[in-house]
Amino acid sequence: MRLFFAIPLSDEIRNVLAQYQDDLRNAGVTGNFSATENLHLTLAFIGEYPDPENVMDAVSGISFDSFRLEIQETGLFSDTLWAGILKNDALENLVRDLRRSLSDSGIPFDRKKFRPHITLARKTLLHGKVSALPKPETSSMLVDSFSLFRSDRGKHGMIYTEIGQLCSEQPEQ
Ligand code: 2AM
Repeated sequence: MRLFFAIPLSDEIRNVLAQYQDDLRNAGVTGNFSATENLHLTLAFIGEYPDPENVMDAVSGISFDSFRLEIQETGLFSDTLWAGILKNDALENLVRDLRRSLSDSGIPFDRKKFRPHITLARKTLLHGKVSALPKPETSSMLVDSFSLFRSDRGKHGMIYTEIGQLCSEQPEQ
């Protein structure tokens, strides 16, 4: 089973990013654009691992307060088009705790430095039609959970299925 932790995005952010993808497509940019329902922010990529229950057990002790996430800019890394996140200490602390918990439990994951991004398209070609990437519309969301996903190759692209969730601490009523 191919596993990763990610924050699923709000409908508002998905809609803003889907519109952004459409605007670029209409301007003549080509590429494999990520499907709207697949847009997510990866926190840790585990890869092939047989036991998702063990993974959820490993992170069950993490506590975090809900926080806001804001889309800031877009860019190209080689031919991958991404949307970036405004610098966010709460997000970085969460990822540090998440990765430490995985490490402590001996669960393998990709240890590359965390560079928060949402992949909007791969194999992107601007064809000289767009000289500079436009800025996306401002959008933000409250993050009060993150999820474990499994990733499967479907007939028409990747299929991401949420198989576990960890919620933020609820303030006392
Ligand atoms: P990417 O979009 O930048 O490729 C599911 O594959 C998610 O895990 C994607 O968001 C992907 O990021 C991320 N990911 C991080 N490290 C990965 C790796 N080594 N292999 C595949 N996906 C990885």
